[in-house]
Amino acid sequence: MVEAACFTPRPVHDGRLISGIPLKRLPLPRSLRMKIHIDGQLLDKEDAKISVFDHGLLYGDGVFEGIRIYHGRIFRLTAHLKRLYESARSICMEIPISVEEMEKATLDTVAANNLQDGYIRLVITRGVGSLGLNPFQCPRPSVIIIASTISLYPAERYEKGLNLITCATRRPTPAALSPQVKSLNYLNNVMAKIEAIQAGCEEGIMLNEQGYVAECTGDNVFVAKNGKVYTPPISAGGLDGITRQAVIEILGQLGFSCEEKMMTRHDLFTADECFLTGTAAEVIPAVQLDRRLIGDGKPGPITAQVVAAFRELVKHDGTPVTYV
Ligand code: PXG
Repeated sequence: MVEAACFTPRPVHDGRLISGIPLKRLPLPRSLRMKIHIDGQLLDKEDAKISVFDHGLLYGDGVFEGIRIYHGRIFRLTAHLKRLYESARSICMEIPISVEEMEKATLDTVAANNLQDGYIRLVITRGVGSLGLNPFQCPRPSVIIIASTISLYPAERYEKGLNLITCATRRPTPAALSPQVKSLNYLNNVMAKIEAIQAGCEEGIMLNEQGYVAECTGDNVFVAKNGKVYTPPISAGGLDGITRQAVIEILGQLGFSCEEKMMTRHDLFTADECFLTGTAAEVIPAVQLDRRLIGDGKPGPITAQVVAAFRELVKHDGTPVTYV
């Protein structure tokens, strides 16, 4: 009886114990194991491996996308694929499959994992090459598709709002690397994230070289003041976020004006409301920056309307997955 109970498939992660026995000794039935797409094959998570000579690992040479699945629909899949192929084009990397094939592979991977709500990570690495930067010695980029889940901030922060700091780490100038390339080198953002966490905050504002607000470590930023909404232009150095674009559309539908404006920290300190947008973050209020309260230090009414409208939008706006 005890043994039978041990083999009851449960969606728990490796390392947890069932009846005191490490889970890794109790393999999940094949049908319940996470399936990962690598170069046209769907592999069990344990078998999903790439070479240590892949330049994605050696140099951060590659591109990626993070995409949400809501209610069995992939949110703004076309926009994410467009950005992925543009990132690749910008770094002279030819993705070995067409956009249509990538779309199908993505849908199939989500279906194989039976995910109704979750998060997809598309990763295109430069592929296997020799030691040495030259990407032209890597004959074929690798396509990796992970369909899983993501949770960026604690659930209570969506109710109470995030505390932010301004990171000392600046967004790089586009003269060094365009912020529009979602590359596998996220060290700039990681360094900023470390600063935020070490300061006891969940997220940080990143400035550009001139000191203007660009974005957060993995999110775009909006403020509301006197009933109007503002966000930095993409030229300030942030990523042209897909959630940002969806929120600009939502604001228009809600009847709010949304203006792109160069902003300094002062504009954030003196705003009535602030919120962040991103695929992983979704829409989340921010209530403090550098220990100054934003507005009254509570999520504001415009933010609440945007959050509600975004949650409605994702119910129907998306490419439906056909589950097998
Ligand atoms: N800025 C940056 C630097 C990002 O990486 C966004 C803004 C928001 O863009 P979208 O298109 O997602 O609305 C992003 C994307 C993570 C994580 O693990 C964050 C992102 C993507 C994937 C993972 O924190 N943010």
